[in-house]
Amino acid sequence: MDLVDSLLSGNRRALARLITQIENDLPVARNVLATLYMRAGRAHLVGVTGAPGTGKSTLVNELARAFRQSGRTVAIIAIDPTSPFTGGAILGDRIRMRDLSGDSGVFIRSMATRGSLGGLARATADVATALDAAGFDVVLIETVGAGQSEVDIAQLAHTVLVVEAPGLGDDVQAIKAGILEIADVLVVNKADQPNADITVRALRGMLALSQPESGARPTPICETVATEGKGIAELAAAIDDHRSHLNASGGMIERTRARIRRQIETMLREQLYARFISRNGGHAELDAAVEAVMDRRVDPYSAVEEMIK
Ligand SMILES: Nc1nc2c(ncn2[C@@H]2O[C@H](COP(=O)(O)OP(=O)(O)O)[C@@H](O)[C@H]2O)c(=O)[nH]1
Ligand SMILES: [Mg+2]
Repeated sequence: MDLVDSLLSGNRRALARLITQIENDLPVARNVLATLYMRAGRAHLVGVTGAPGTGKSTLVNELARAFRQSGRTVAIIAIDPTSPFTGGAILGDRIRMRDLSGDSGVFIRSMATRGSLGGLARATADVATALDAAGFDVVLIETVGAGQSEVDIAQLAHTVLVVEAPGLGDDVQAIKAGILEIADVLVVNKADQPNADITVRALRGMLALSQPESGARPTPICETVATEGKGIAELAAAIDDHRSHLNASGGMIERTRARIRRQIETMLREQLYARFISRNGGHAELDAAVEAVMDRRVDPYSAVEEMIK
């Protein structure tokens, strides 16, 4: 239990150690998390997603600075499912974030895929719980927009930022991928570049189509130049606004309930399966069922029915 105590009293090395244990899915991490969970629930979890190179890391860095200026502590989780732990992108992020690292009110951690994407989503949720319990006011979670990971983040974060940048006509593609639906705040970064206004107009048009004058809260669009710190204060305000809106509308409770339900359902499914497999002959029984269904001696419905009896 002393890992919990030192973590709660602000020991960063204890926190880093726990995160490594979570990444490696060690049973000891689960015990610690069980205790920490009771202390969590205060932090504002903010997801930042979008295509590579749109400026997410630079934005996250600037946002961290803005939140620090308003007296809040900030944790950053940088997730890159494509690059190995020592990969170039993450090394670049480290260097970029170096100017924040002398500040004890900021904690930065990179995470890479060790196993499945599903495993990464679970590990990220657990790391967010640890950072929340450790007392960070804001947890910024940067992920590369690569499909399912965006949706997983949306389900984890209270507020989701989708970052776009002008150019290459790729906006339409990103929109097609359903990315607009998960955005609570849209960011057009690199507003210093030509055609930024075209990107903003395209996004406005898409929003108008997907949110036709219903009572829904319109998704704000923030223009930023992350490299110059322009528009960051407004973006930070939009993030705070979204949280206030969630609190006032009951959306926060709704999102939290849905997330907890999903978490419990997933764990139940995983553990029931693990329990079945770890039972004497679980694997053999599974193999036998596959063969029986292959030979059409039995249908898959009856096979499963028989197995769970
Ligand atoms: N011109 C311009 N370049 C930017 C801006 N924001 C970020 N960049 C640059 O875009 C590149 C990618 O930024 P990065 O934050 O690593 O993007 P990420 O892959 O989305 O995390 C870097 O060279 C940044 O310096 C911006 O607002 N304007
Ligand atoms: Mg990045």
